[in-house]
Amino acid sequence: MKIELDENKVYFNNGSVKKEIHPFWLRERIEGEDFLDKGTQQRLFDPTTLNSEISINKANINDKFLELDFNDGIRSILDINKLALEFYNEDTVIKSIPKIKWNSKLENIKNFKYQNDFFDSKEMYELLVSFYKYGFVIIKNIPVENNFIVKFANSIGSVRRTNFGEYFDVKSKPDPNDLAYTSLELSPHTDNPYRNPVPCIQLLHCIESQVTGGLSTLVDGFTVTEDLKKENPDFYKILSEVKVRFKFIDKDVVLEDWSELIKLDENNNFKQVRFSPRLDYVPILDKEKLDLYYKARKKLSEMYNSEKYRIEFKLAPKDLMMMDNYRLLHGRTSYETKEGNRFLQGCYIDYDSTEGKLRHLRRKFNI
Ligand SMILES: O=C(O)CCC(=O)C(=O)O
Ligand SMILES: [Fe+2]
Repeated sequence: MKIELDENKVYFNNGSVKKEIHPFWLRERIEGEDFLDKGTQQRLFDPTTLNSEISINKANINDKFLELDFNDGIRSILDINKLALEFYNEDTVIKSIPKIKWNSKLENIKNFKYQNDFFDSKEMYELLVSFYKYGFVIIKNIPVENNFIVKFANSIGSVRRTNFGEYFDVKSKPDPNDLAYTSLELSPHTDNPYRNPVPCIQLLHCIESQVTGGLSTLVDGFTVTEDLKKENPDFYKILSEVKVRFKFIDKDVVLEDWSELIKLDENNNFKQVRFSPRLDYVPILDKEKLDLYYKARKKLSEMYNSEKYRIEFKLAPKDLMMMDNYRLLHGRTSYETKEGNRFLQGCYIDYDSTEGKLRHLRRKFNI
C-alpha cells in the first residue's frame, strides 16, 4: 500500500487500484495536542461541525509522514503507516486469526497453566489466540477458593451477569430451575439461546470432581455446519433462514429470543449457532416447509450428537475451560451423586472482553 501525490491530491495505491483519498477523511485524522487529548487519544474537536468544502492547498510526503495544509488554515502531519492500517475497512486483529476446524480427532491442543502475573503476560496472548483458533481453551492450576472464576473473568474483561447471578454453581440441587443443576446427561447445546444478546463466552471451572462420570463434551459447531453446507445444502439453507423461538421461564423471569439455528453474517459466512432442544419452539409454517425443516434439524442434531465430532474429557479440580458459546456446543455425561461430589462454577463474558485484552496485549508486546 503506497500513498502518492498528484498536485494537491492524495491517492492510495495498492498495486492494482489507485484511488483518491477524500480531503475531509484526511482532515478528520489530524493529530497533535490541540486536536487530540493526550491520554485518551479522543478528539477535542467535532468533525461534524467542520466545513464540508475542505480541500488541500499543499501536500508533501516527508519520509513516513504526509504533510498537509488545508484550506481552513490547519496544517497536519500524518503517519503514513497508521493511515495504511485503515485501508482494510474491517477488523484486522481478530479476523486475522484463522478458525481451525476440528472434530473428534483433535489432539495435541495446548493447555495453559495459571501463574503469577498471568493476565498481562505473553502466555495470556497465546491463550487468546488459541481460543480464537479452536473456540475453546483449558487453563490448569486455577485457585478454587473464593469464587476465583469471577476474578479470572474480570481480569480478562468483565463478567456478564445474568439472572443466574454473577456466577453460578453447577451441582445437583433439589428443585433446580435448569437441567444443568441435576446429574442428568446434557446433550450438546449452546447456553442461553433465549437471551438478547446471547452471552458470547462461557467459563466453567472445576472445583470438585469425585465421580467417575460427568465428563465434559465439546463439539465444533463451525465444523459441523460447514460439513452440512457441503453434504446437505437444502438443510443448511433452511436452518439458516427460519427463526425459531427460544424460551426460558422460572418464577422471576420470562426470557425469549428468536433466531436461526445457523446464523450467517452479511457475507453469508458463519456467525453463530444456537442449539438447545430443551428450549426451542419452531414457528408454524407451511406443512411442506416444516417437513423439510424437521428433517434438516434432525440431521443437524445427529451430527452434533455423533461421535465423529465430539471430544470428551474430564475436568479435574483447578481446571478452567473457556469456550465460545457462538461457535461450540458443550454438554456432559451423566453421573452418580452417590459416588461423591461434582461441583463446577460457571460464568459468562462477552467478546469485548477477549477482543479488548487481545488488542491490548498486541499493543503491549508490539505484535
Ligand atoms: O455440568 C457441566 O459440565 C456443564 C453444565 C452446563 O451445561 C452449563 O453449566 O452450562
Ligand atoms: Fe450449558
